[in-house]
Amino acid sequence: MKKALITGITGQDGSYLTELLIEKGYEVHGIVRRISTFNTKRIDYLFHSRHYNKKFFTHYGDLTDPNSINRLVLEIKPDEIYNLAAQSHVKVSFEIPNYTSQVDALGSLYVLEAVRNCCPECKVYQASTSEMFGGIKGEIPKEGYDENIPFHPRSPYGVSKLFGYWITRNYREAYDIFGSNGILFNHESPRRGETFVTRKITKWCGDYLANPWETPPLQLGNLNAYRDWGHAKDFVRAMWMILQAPQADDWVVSTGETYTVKDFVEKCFDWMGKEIHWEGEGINEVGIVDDKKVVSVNPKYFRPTEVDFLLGNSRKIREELGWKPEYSFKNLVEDMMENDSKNRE
Ligand code: NAP
Ligand code: F7E
Repeated sequence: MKKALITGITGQDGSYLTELLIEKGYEVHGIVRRISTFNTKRIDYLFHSRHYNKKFFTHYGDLTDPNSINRLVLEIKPDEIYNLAAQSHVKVSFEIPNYTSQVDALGSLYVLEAVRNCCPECKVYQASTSEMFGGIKGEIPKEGYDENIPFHPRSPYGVSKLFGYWITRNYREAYDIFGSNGILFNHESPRRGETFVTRKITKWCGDYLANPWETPPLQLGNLNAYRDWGHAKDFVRAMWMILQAPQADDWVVSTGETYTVKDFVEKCFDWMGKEIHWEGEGINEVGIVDDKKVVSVNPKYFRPTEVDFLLGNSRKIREELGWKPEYSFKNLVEDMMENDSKNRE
């Protein structure tokens, strides 16, 4: 039985990846960090399911504590490590840049060092990101970002992840470690953290459906940012495929379609059978439904430097590994809206 170790198992991707690997017959170990409240709600049901019993184990550890990573790699001796743990919020990374770099940059080094010292045959998946490209207007490649486009990160998060990307390549070249980067574009789901824009919108819609006249307007930041949004279930499948490739490499994973934040809001209103129209410009722009203001702009959600436009070109993983997404943009919105409107009607 293959053994996998997942850092960030309590996050959106960690929870879906655990399900996928257990279905594939793996024994799955996950690192959980100690905090003062429960942080295992996305994986709690696995502890109680007979199906997952004896195939699923969690251990305390922290990516800022190299001793804990070393000890766990030495004890578990995994065949594959998925390094998903991160301070993953871009806006927050401007507020806590030091901590973000410790987890997202140095944390990836600690994982690789543990592998080099304790089990050099273990394969490592590094959770790299489209945020490394920067998406600056005027620098956008016509066919989307692929593995050959130069990086230009625009946040402490993006810069820290770029370290993770390069140190993974370096350990591959220097020590022949099977370390691969998945350069994943945005992926969402009903399990997405509630402060990322898609989930913030669908959660608000759940409240609005329950009580349209009393729900205060949804406050957002940049309504015109473009993102290539996919479904997390499709993207964790890509992570597994990346570690089954004949050789370690770097892979862009994306849907190849891009939409604005406004488009996402409009699709959610479509799902609710309502039409939203927009009035005003810039910070005065508002979304109106049934003559009522439902969306407004709050500059507190702007970032000091923004990633304006992201569109991925994932031709390589599609052609070489046969990956393709099953969820469309519409299916993604439906899945999230169905979840957030449950028990609220
Ligand atoms: P997420 O929901 O924010 O989950 C992050 C995970 O990292 C959580 O389990 C979190 O634990 C854990 N973590 C944070 N700090 C830690 C520390 N110091 N030590 C140990 N664990 C720690 O993120 P996600 O959306 O699943 O993303 C997974 C990975 O892919 C991240 O590395 C992210 O940066 C990257 N990525 C995400 C996307 C996307 O669109 N989702 C795209 C590209 C790349 P708690 O539960 O205790 O907070
Ligand atoms: O923002 C704009 C915001 O925070 C998307 C992480 O998983 O994907 C994610 O990073 C866009 C940005 O995700 C609000 O300015 C408008 O342009 O949902 P987000 P992100 O920054 O793209 C990448 C690939 C990762 O790797 C990251 O880990 O939406 N936006 N209004 C807003 N964003 C938020 N959060 N909140 C708003 O109110």
